[in-house]
Amino acid sequence: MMTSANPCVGLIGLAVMGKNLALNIADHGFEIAVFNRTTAVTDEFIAENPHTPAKLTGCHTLKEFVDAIAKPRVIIVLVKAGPAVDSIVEQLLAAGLDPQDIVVDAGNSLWTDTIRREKDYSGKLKFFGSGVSGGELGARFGPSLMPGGDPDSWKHLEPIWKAIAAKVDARTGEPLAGASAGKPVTGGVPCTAYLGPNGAGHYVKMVHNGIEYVDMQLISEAYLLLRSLLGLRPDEISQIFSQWNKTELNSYLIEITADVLQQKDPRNKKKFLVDVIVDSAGQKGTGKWTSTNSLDMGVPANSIAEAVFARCMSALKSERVAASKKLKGPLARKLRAGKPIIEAIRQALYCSKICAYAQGFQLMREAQNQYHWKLDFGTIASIWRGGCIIRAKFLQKITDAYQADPKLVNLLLDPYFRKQVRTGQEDWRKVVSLAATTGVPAPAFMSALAYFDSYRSAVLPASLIQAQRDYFGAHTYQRVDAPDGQFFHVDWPAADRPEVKA
Ligand code: 2AM
Repeated sequence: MMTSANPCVGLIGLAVMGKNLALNIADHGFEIAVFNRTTAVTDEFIAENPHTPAKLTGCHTLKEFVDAIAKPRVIIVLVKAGPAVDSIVEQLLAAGLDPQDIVVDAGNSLWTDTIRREKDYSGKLKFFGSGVSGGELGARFGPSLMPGGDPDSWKHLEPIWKAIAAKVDARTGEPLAGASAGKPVTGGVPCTAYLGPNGAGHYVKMVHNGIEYVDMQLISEAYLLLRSLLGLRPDEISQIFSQWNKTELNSYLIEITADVLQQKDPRNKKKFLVDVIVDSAGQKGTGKWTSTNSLDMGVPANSIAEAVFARCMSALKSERVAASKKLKGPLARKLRAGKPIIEAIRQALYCSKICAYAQGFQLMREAQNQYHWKLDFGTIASIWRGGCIIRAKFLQKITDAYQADPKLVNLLLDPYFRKQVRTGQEDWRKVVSLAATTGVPAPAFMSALAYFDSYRSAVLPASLIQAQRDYFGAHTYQRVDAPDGQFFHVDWPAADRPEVKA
C-alpha cells in the first residue's frame, strides 16, 4: 500500500486497456495519477470510479500529471502504438521528467521501436517496454505482462506488475479464478517476469500474438471440418469443444469457442450467431510483424504466416463469392460423425498446435541471438499460463520441457511432445488427407504437417534447387563429399560440363 502523499505511478491513455489497467493498479493499493489527451475522457473516468481502493487522481495537463507523481516516477503509457508514443514522451520531457523517471510503454509497440526509443531517450529518462495481453478483462483483473528493458527500472516496476498480473496455482500452474470471475486475484504465482533488455518484452508479446493467430485459425479449421465434413450444427460442435476443453487442449480459446458456438442470433433465435457474422477476419498487424520477422531472420514459421494469410483470404469476401460460382471442387461428401473421426480432428488440432508453438519458440531463439538477449523459454511459457489469450494447460508442458533441457533445439524434440505427435500423427495425416480429398480448406493443419515432415527430413529436395540456381545464375553449390565451405560450379550449357571449384 502507498504511504507517500503522492501517487508513485501515473498512466497515460484512457482507452479500454488504459482504464482497466488503471483500475487494476488502484485495486492493488497503488495510488495512481491518470491523463488522457481528450480531457473529458479523464473527467468521465474519475467520475465513474469514485470509490477505488487507492486514490485515482485525474490530471488535465501533462505538467500537472508529472508534478503529481512521486519520484522516481513510474509512468505507464498506453496510447496508440507508433508516433503517438514518441509524441507523448517528448511532451513528458517538456513537462519536466527527470533522468531517473521510468516511462513504460505498455502498448503493442514494434520491438525495434522500443530498442530505438531506449537509445534515443537514454540520459533523459529510462524507457521501458512491456507487452500486455488479456484484452479488457485481463487488463482489469489480471493480464499476462511481458516486461523488457533496463533491469534497474524493472526493480521499480516489479511490485506493481507482480501485484496486477494474472496468478496461477503454484502447484498445478492453472490460472486462479480472477479474470473469469471478475475480481482481482491475490496469492499464486504472478504471470510476469523480467524477460531481458530493451525490446525483449515487446518481441515476446509479438510472438505471443503470432501464435494466437495460429491457435485461432486451427480452432476455426477444426470447426469447419466438423461442420462441413460431418454436417454437425454449431451447438453440437460447441459440446465437442467443451469435451476437448477437458483434454490436453484445455485453453481459454477452446473455452470461449464452445461458448461462441452455442450463442443464438439476438435478432433471430432460430439461427446461430456464428452464421450471421460476416466471414471476413480483421487484423491489427502483430501477426504480420511476426511473419515478416520470420522471413527477415530466415526462420521457418510457416504456420504463423499461413494463419495471417488465411485472414487475408477471408477478407477477399466478394472475390471468393464470385469464384465459388466458377471454381468447382469435389462433390460435397458427408461422413458419419462417429467418435473416431472427431478424435482424429482433435489429434490433428493438437499436433498442429504443437508445431505452431515450436515455430514461435524457434523465432524467439533466433531473435535472442540477433539481439543478444538471454530469453528463458520456460519462464516465457510460464507467464503465458494465465491472463493472456493463449493461456492453456499445455503451456505447463512447454515450461517443463525447457526446464528439463534449457538448450532444447526444438519443442518437437522434447520427449513429451515427441510422444504426443507420435500418438496423434496417423489421425493428423488422415484429417489432412480428408480435407484435401473433400476440398475443405485447412491451410494451418496442412502447413503444420508440412513443417513437421520437413523438419524431420534429413534430406530435402533443396539439392535440386541449388543445381537449378547454379544452372541459371552460377550461384554454386556445396558437395556432400567435400568439406563445408567449399563451393563448386558446373559449366552447365557446355557439352562436357566439367565441375570446377568456385
Ligand atoms: P484520445 O482519447 O485523446 O484519443 C488509444 O487511442 C488512446 O491513445 C486514447 O486514450 C487516445 O487519446 C490516445 N492517443 C492516441 N494518439 C495520441 C497522441 N498522439 N497523443 C496522446 N494520446 C494519444
